[in-house]
Amino acid sequence: MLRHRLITVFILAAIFGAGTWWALGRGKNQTHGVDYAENLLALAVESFGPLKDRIKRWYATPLDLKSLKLPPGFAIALFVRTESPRMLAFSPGGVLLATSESAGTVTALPDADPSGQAARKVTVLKDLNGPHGIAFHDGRLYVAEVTRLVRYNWDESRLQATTPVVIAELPESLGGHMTRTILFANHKLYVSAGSSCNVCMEKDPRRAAVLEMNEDGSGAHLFATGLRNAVGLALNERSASVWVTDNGRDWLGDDLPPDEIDDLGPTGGDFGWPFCYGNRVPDTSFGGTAERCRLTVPPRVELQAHSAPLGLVFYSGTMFPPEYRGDLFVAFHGSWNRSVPTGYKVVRIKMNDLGEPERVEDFITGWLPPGETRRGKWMGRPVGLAIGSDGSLYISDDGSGSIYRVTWH
Ligand SMILES: [Ca+2]
Repeated sequence: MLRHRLITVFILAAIFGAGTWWALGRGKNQTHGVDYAENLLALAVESFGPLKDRIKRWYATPLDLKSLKLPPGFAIALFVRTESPRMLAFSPGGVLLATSESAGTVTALPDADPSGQAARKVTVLKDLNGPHGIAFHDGRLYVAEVTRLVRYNWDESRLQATTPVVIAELPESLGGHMTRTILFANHKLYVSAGSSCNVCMEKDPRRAAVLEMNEDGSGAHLFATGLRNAVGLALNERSASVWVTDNGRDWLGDDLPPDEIDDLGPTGGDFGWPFCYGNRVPDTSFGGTAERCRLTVPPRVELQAHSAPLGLVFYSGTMFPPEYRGDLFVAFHGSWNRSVPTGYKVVRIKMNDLGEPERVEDFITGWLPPGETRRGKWMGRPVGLAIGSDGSLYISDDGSGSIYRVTWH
């Protein structure tokens, strides 16, 4: 075990060195007065996130569900332990599937009783390149790998995905932010790809953007730009538009810039990055101006900087109390670029009857032990959210390798 760890550290050091060398070459081509040293460090750390997380897991706090705090009446239980689960989707027959970027797999987690715990783990797909986004649509399975979006025929009785067809090519993986997230909404297919850097001008305009395409992958075009890393996509049925989480840039201090919840609206638009952040605030370190920022779309909700909001879902179930109907849940993966850690929780954004956000409140906390000031001493990192057919809330956690089920009674 020790030998295995030492080998991993050696590999990490080699990759970090190579990444720094590569990023230095890349920096020469950049302009606009960016602080290259800062960019470089952020790039290196973010680029090698999966290995970094593996290192961190050695000294993370062991998972203890009793330490998690929820509002009165709510309970959280372990649905399954599985390697680094990311995004979640339910099959037409109600079976939960999870992607694992680092394992390269898609796993089905049937719970036939239902007992609230997965009866078994069925590997549906393996040896994929960073599978992240997942969706079912018209009975077929869609999985977004780093550079391609693949459609499969789905056999519900055997939990098998067959006959892969690549329906869209996606941007290359260089520079980190490799997750690709997908959403079917309004008879279109939306695909998000994060930036290749902390702050820079992208060579490939499909990075730091959300693409809109037809459901068969044809007719792809830029829908929303200036989204540094919109990892979560969800349809707000009241506004009939796609809402996203957007992870703000690093190295502007502990409390800047805010992470964002953005409404892409009927026509998308420019959401600011790298020239503006928050409510049309110019990022002067990258040459942003008030004139330019006036043309950008401000966020609907500003969140604590470095929360790393990933998955989001509007509560469409009926299990939770009526006041939760239509509210937005957001999973905070948690900070790395902050002197005192933040995030590592799930928040509820109270929405009014018009589908507009009113306030942000904690829903589940405790994955970061109270008062913990050391980076990496989390016991879990929430990522993906999904609502079960009975109205329970499923949460993936790629830090501890868990999927939880939240119920109310
Ligand atoms: Ca923005």
